[in-house]
Amino acid sequence: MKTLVVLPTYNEILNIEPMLRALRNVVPDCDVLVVDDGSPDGTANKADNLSAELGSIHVLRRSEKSGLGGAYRAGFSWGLEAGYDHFVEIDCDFSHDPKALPDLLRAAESSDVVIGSRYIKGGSIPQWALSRRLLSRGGNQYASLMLGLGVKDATAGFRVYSDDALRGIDFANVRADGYGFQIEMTYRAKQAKLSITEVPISFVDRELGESKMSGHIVIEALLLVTKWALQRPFGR
Ligand SMILES: Nc1nc2c(ncn2[C@@H]2O[C@H](COP(=O)(O)OP(=O)(O)O)[C@@H](O)[C@H]2O)c(=O)[nH]1
Ligand SMILES: [Mg+2]
Repeated sequence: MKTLVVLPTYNEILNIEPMLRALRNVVPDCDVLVVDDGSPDGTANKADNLSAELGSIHVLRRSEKSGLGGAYRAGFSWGLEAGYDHFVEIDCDFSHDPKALPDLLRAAESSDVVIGSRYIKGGSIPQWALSRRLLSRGGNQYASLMLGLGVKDATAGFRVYSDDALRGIDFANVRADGYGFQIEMTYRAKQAKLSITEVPISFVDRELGESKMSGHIVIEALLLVTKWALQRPFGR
């Protein structure tokens, strides 16, 4: 496998170095593409400086903050062009434990799409209060039911895609950002009849830096799921 870890960043100056070092230790054979949206805190420069020491780290600089979905679309295009055959999605805040990545990559040997899932046996979100858990779980059940996803954690952002999966999904035409982006990718994977495997992960809150996601992406996701469900061809 020739694997590219796509790491979207916006103001992750406190996390970028530990994250790149962790990835280098855990998956030394994987290349990394940092997709930075012009972070004013210098995240991209820090990543560039580390690339000399750590090797195989590329930095894609975009001029302004334009959402997680856009960052992944740009990263996937770059990686396909460069000839990678597997693509990892992971947040740069240690909510996704890089140590779980080998498990996901192993599953990717026999599945087009692998999702690090909080809502299958063995998965967990130890720090979340019941209210937040119910909101996330409920949103996932709604999306799964409305779109026939057959997936327990469609909003999860710790994933592996094969190159063929990305082409089958036609990712460049995915419109949504935030959680909606993950759901839309899953829905398109399902429609393209790709195999999807969920692997249990533990999702923890970030310790350093601040969340970049705002409340409106939850609403965006709910509206999009409802819209897609209404447009969905019967039985698909
Ligand atoms: N390039 C880029 N990265 C982003 C953007 N928004 C969030 N991120 C990154 O996406 C990952 C997840 O974002 P985060 O703020 O932790 O979202 P949360 O976990 O849902 O609160 C982190 O690595 C962020 O730095 C964006 O607009 N552009
Ligand atoms: Mg986060």
